[in-house]
Order: sequence, then structure tokens, then C-alpha cells
Amino acid sequence: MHIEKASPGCGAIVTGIDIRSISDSEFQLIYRAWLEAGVICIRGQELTIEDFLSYGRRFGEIFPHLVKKSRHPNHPELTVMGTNARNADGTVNRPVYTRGHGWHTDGPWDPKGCKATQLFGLEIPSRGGDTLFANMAMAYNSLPNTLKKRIQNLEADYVYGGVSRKSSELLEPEDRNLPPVRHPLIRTHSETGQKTLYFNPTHLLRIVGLSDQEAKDLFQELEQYQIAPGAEYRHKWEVGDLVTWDNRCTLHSATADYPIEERRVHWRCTIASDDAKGVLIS
Ligand SMILES: O=C(O)CCC(=O)C(=O)O
Ligand SMILES: [Fe+2]
Repeated sequence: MHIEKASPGCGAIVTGIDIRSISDSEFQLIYRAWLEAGVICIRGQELTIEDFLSYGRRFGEIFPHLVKKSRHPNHPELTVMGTNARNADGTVNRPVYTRGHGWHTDGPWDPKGCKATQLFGLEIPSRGGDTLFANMAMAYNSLPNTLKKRIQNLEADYVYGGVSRKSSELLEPEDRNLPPVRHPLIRTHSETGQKTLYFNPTHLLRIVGLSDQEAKDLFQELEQYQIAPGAEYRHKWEVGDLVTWDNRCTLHSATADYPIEERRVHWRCTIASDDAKGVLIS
């Protein structure tokens, strides 16, 4: 097994293994490299759905995503991303094509918490369609001390799609108005002890105790620090890439820029954990 850094800020690439037959000690090496890098890609995998889900379970409990439309009919924990990105008349189905575009972490709106997300590249376009990642411990470290102090006790509420609930077209009507989930703006990673800026503009509803204007001003200020210099990694997908990211300490964004006549399809699953849990506000 060979593990190398993908960029100075975050990400690691693993080659020379078949995850279907790794031992527990090999998985521990992968898990430790993942904690250090925030994002890990195992290249060149050939997986069945069961192989994909079993690997996900090594990171923690897997559970179905709120978006029911893209759940696999026989495996609700499996989301199939990117099919139907093109309508029958050839036009772009925007909610599908742009899904995941904009910096965010997954599931801040989910009371189950969302420790990690895992994608497996099945069909990759000839250009575009990369995924961007950024290290949020570096974002925290880049904050001026005065700003760190100002936000140290602040908490934010999250709903799917944020203030505009703009991605809620993907949800069923009964799931569009769920109560928000609250997280601190600064969190301490339970496994690495690192402090991170936990700021998720895509799903952010409000900052507790601030007026809309105060929150807007603070968003704008934090947005300048959200991607620290050198903190970013651009993942260029290959078929057979198995990528897992840590939602407690990284942000990501789909680039939504591949040719619409091509296909970009991934399997996806979400991994829960108590320490990634927010507080349900009802
Ligand atoms: O498709 C991508 O590149 C990322 C999509 C995304 O944000 C997600 O699966 O959580
Ligand atoms: Fe995402």
C-alpha cells in the first residue's frame, strides 16, 4: 500500500490496495491517514454495492440521506448521484447537475450528525466535474485573534439548503420544513483535538443571538477566511476512485461544470457519529 499527500492543505491518495481484502491493521493505517488528511482517495477499486457499503461501515454507522429521490430502491443507505442530470429534452436538470455546488459540509441540518461522506466514481466526464476540498483547521488558524474571540461562543442553526432553502427541490414536500439543527461555529475535533471553523454557508439559516444584518456582516467577514491560503485540494476524479471525507474538519464543493452531454455518476453514503451531532431546535 502506498499513501501520499494530495496537496499541502488536505487530501491523501492511496494506491496498491484492494479494499475488499484489507486487514484491520491496514484499515487502521488508512483511517489514521484519513484523520490527518481530512480526505482520502483509494484509487482503482472495483466494487459491488455491498463492498462499497461495508467499507463505509468501517468508518461508522451508515444511514439513508434525506433526499429520497436519489436513494437506491433496494439499498436506502446508498444514494446514486448524477443520474438524470439531463432532462428527456436534452436540457439541464439543474438541481441534479448542481447538487453539492457551493462550499459546505454535509448534514449540519441532520440530527443524526454526519461524520463522513463517501463517494465512488462510476462514470467520470472527460473534463470538469472535479470536487474541491478545504481544510477547516487551517481556516480556524487563519482567523485574527479578535475574530476568534468574537465567535468563540457563537452557535449557528442549519437547515437543508440554508436561508433560501434553494436546494429543497430535491426534497419531498414533507421534508422541506424540518426544524433546524444547532452547532457551534468553532468546534474541537473529537479524534484529533484540532479546533476548526465550522462554517457552512450553503446550509446556514442563522447565527443564534444575532440580528439578520449582524449575521450577514459576520458571514461576509468569515467568508474571507473560510478558504485559508494553501488549504485547498482539487480532486480530479478517475473511475474507481473511492473518496471519503471528514465533515468535522473539511468543506467541499462540487464544481458543476462538466459537459452536459456526458455522464458523471457516483455512489454515495453518509456516515453518522455522535460527536458530529448538533442539537435539534424545535
Ligand atoms: O459531486 C460532488 O462532487 C460532491 C457532491 C456533494 O457535495 C456530496 O455528495 O455531498
Ligand atoms: Fe456535499
